[in-house]
Amino acid sequence: MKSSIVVPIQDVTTVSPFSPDDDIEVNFEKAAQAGYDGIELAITDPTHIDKRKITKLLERYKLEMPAIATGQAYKYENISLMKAIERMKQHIPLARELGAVIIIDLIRGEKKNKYSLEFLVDTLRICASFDHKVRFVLEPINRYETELINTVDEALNVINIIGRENIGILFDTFHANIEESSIKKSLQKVNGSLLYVHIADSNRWAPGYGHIDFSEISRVLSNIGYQGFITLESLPKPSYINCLQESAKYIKEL
Ligand code: LER
Ligand code: MN
Repeated sequence: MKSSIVVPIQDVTTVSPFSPDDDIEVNFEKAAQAGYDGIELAITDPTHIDKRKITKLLERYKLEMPAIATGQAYKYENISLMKAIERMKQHIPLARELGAVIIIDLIRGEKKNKYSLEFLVDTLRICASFDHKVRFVLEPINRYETELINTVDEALNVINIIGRENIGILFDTFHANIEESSIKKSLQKVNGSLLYVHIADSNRWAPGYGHIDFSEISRVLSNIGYQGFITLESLPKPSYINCLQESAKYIKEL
């Protein structure tokens, strides 16, 4: 069996004895001297590598390159978002045909870094520009699930920066109960940008089994003229039947 070892060439990884700060040739030489048959090159950005140099060095040290590790791009550049854009684009035909909104929930990622806001704005802008008839909704999600966009204010900031009509907000009562100082006021703030609503009680049980005041929510929704759907997104608690059947009635009554 042939052996190989990870060599990062642009950004640090904890899973290799090599540092990208050292000369690439020195690292290749060390790997060869240690007896490895190959190296798995961890490349963050393939557009910034000297392919000819790599090929030559591999030849010189009689090393193969059985794999390219790409995870550095996620770690250092949040590049997975680009994959998500492609996926979002693939959602568009069905969404357009049925008039469904496309939800930007955890697909946006959960870790925050200095680029996150910029990336979110840029990628959402791209998503929304594919088809102006298809609407995207950004959902504030509580801090225990993501660091990115927990509150209505944060979501409004993003959609205001983008400034397109086909991006709005999904208001989820469960998350709002955790993150907002007042559910009523936050809903009023969203106002015309509200395109979709998720409903669950404070414990994420079916509505009516926690302490969220849904009649107040209902009043605000009607005051701001919300005409869209209210979608149950709750744990199947206290029971499957409560969740499925009672909630249908509950939402209609609201
Ligand atoms: C998605 O709509 C949502 O609310 C998240 O909590 C899912 O984990
Ligand atoms: Mn939700």
